[in-house]
Amino acid sequence: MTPSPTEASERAAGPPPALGIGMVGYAFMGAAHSQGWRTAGHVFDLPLRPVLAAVCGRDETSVRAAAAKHGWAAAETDWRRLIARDDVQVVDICTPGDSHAEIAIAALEAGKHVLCEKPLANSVAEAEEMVRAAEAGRARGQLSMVGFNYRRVPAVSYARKLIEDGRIGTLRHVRVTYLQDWLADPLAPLTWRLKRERAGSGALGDLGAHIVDLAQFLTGEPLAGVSALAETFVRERPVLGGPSAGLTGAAGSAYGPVTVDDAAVFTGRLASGALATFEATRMASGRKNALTLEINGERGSLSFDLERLNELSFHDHAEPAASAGFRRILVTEPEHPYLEAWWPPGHGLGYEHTFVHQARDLVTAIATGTDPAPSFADGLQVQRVLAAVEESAAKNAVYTPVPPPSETPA
Ligand code: SOE
Repeated sequence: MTPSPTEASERAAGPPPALGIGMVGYAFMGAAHSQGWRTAGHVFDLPLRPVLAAVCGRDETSVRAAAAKHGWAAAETDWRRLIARDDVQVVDICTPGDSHAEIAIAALEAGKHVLCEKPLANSVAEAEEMVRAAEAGRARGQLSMVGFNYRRVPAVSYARKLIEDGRIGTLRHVRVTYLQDWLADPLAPLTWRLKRERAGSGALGDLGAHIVDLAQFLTGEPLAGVSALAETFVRERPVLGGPSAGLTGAAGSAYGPVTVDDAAVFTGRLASGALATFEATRMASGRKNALTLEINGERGSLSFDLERLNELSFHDHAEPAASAGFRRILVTEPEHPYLEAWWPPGHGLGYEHTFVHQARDLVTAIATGTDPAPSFADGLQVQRVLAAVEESAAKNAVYTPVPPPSETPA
């Protein structure tokens, strides 16, 4: 049967050009990113086709198994070989924070685009180096992005639009918490996330980075200063692979020091003068992944809970008091961010879809030569807030200014 003009043009067009992805790291974030790269081209009409070219990890047996499980065509055990591959145009960094700067800078210098998991780095100094490398790469047409994936929950993106459209008016308060409980058990082992030299900080960098980024993304304003308290409640934990320690810490058990915070609570002032409160902890027993936010403005309020991520609550202060109240917006309409590509209204999305949206947005940015967000400079701004939080906490909550966003750091 003769194909229609449309079918003929589509066949003539063929699949979009390939965009080779190389990923370093294959644990939780590696699995989440792999799913995003695999799925994005099957849901969105992308101008480039992500190809899972190679995944890298130190242990050859494990990384080969990860490649087979997550759909990567090849496995590497040295990230330097991965970033040198001709079939890799994008390097996706899903490793602990102590390797972000080295890998990202080398990948940019090797001519690659870079996606780097959050937090961008383990220090402001490293983040500044990464911004300089990103600026230099940009001049060569290379793009870079940091993986604050919660911006890409449709309800969060839609909240940003409502705020930009003035629907809640002048901002007064931002209230963000990120509560988990996987460290509530004092016998939870001493993993890399509990060691400063690997993770940079504890709940602050792991969870606090997300809520600082969200506060700045949603309001469009940087934090100008913070007052903070932080605590390490469990100062020693069983060493992974050490002699098994019974509940009594029986003789012969090996314990090691926890060198990061278990929890950080802090207040902040945004550039406009609006006030903000933040809580980040991995000790809130019963809270599994409870990222909640509420933004109060002169004309109304918005609130969101990651554990109900298809919903956004909106209060319009202009409503007559008798009938006023927060109303639930089910963020599943085709008019909502990203939703036109998914299911009919009411068929919700999940955590994993934020990584599909992240892949879609980076591929689109690369194809159109536009700067993806959040940028490494956005990641540096978060790093500066985290450093001010740690400085304030060390001085028992003395108000500590945050340097304003600057151009490429000197
Ligand atoms: C911490 O447990 C963690 O895995 C974070 O590192 C991620 O960024 C967050 O999305 C889920 O929780």
